[in-house]
Amino acid sequence: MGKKKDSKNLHIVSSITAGNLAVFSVDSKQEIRIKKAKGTLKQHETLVLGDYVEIEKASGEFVISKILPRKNQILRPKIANIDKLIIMIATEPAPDFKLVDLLLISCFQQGIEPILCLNKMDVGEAMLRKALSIEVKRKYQHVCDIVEASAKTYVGHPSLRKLVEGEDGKTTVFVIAGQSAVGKSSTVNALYGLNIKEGELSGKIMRGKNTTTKSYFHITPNGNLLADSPGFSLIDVAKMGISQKELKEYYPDFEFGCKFSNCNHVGEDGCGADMLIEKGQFDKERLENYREFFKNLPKLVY
Ligand SMILES: Nc1nc2c(ncn2[C@@H]2O[C@H](COP(=O)(O)OP(=O)(O)OP(=O)(O)O)[C@@H](O)[C@H]2O)c(=O)[nH]1
Ligand SMILES: [Mg+2]
Ligand SMILES: [Zn+2]
Repeated sequence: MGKKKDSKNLHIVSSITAGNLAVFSVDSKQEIRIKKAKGTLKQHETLVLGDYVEIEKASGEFVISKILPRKNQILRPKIANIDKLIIMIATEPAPDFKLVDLLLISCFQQGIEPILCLNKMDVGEAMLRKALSIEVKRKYQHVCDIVEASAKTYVGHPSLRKLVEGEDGKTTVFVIAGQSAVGKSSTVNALYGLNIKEGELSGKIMRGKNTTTKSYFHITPNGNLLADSPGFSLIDVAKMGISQKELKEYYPDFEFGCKFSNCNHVGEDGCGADMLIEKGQFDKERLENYREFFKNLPKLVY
């Protein structure tokens, strides 16, 4: 057994820019600027947003004294220790449900709670919006919470706010991810973008304007952390370190009543999946994507 974590000294890396580093104190819910002391430079280079660290005062300035192990990590952008991932899709561009499925797998694999947000609910014909809303519920209502929103009309933002601020006391780390142009940045800005006043950042912490060198969390009024992320369109399932047999473990909605409990739902005898699809009780595309991912995975991962 390791030593119990000193929760009073638990800090989360909350801002990394070219010249500055700041951490968020879970105890005092304040952001603290860290001095990049000589000799610790190497240590700082390995730090990513979300890293758990302990700090100490040296010659009147705060420095990092310890970096704690990561519970999970995403690579683009590099963020560690994520509690909840808001997967954003929109009425336009049309949702890439394969990407959603892959992000969901990644969440369940890494112990991250996914939340699905259907954005731009002000765009397009009402009939089409309704149809998409029904489709999204059919696919994912047994997988995660779903919120419908608009960063333009703020429809759904009270619910989103409640989700992001709902956890009293403990600091929860949220990241918004998804394909490009669905409104991730607009949503983060509508929710918290104007919340950050320079004075709150210990006066000195700069959040540079150049997006390539800044990486930071927005801090919600109740002390949760929320990060935006750049859009992307590709995740290679074969690089996720999952074996064929494991894949179904990351589908909490797979309840097909198959004859054999070790059924992989890829056409085995006694598999109940296709029957449920025929009855309209399971989404066909979600199972088809699963079967395609399965085919591309190794039998065993060493
Ligand atoms: N009508 C409408 N437009 C929106 C909404 N959300 C975002 N937009 C617009 O959609 C475009 C893309 O929004 P962004 O917030 O930049 O999207 P993003 O997901 O951050 O995109 P990337 O950073 O490229 O991944 C912008 O022109 C926004 O003004 C919305 O809810 N309704
Ligand atoms: Mg963006
Ligand atoms: Zn089956």
